[in-house]
Amino acid sequence: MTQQGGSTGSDIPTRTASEPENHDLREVLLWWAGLSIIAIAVWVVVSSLLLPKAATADDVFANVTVVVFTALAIPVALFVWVFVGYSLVRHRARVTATAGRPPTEAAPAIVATSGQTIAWLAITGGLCLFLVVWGLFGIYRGAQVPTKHPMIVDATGQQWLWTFRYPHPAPNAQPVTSQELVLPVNHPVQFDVTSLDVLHGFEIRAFGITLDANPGSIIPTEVVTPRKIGDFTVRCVELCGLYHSYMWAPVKVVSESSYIAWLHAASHGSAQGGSST
Ligand SMILES: [Cu+2]
Repeated sequence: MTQQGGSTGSDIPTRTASEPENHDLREVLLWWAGLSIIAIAVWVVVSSLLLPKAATADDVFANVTVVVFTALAIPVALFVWVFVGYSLVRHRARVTATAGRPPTEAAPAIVATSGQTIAWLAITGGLCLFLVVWGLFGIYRGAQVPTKHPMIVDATGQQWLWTFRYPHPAPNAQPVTSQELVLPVNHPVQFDVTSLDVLHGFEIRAFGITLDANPGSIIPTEVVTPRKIGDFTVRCVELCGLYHSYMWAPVKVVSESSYIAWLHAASHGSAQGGSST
């Protein structure tokens, strides 16, 4: 283009009519739109099977965010890939270059009109703005203070297990410790997370909480309210040594009455994993 573009006597055929370029653009846009619709539809179905079931409103929001952000990213990524793929297939050089000379078949130059440039900037700018507003809304939701007082549970990591410590409901009684996390449904809970040795990561995916467990400091998680009775998992999400992948503990969300019964039994050291230290 730099050497030959302006010369009329060049042996490279140049396209003067805008017909073929418009045809190219239409075809690329059709491919892009079609593939985007198919990929988004596939993603919506696949994500409903892949994403773990949420047990708190925070995690429902986290799952929706994953679905929406990925659905928005699909057409952006495909716009690039379809363009590249189309150009590779449709405009590859059919005659190989000979020494010192470019191939004799020139692809049409891609020149954007100012309208297309403005449209591209407006669409991508609008997308970014949408993501910022979505994120701010997420932060605002997380900062909402629940009306009920949260129950505070200490979650302590060590190589390679988690220990949970509950305040005993009776005054002056020893706190209850357990290697499984039992929680009453519909009751807000907050975890004070720490570690006894190295850096661990405290995550309950179904509750939408992830936090570093640092030795020497106690960090509270946000307040979450489990809304579903069922079995979930606490995992360590920080590579913390040889048995890191075994560092998980069961989470049981149970009815209020079952929780009180469990706590009572655990405080007498008869619940599974229950003991007092
Ligand atoms: Cu760990």
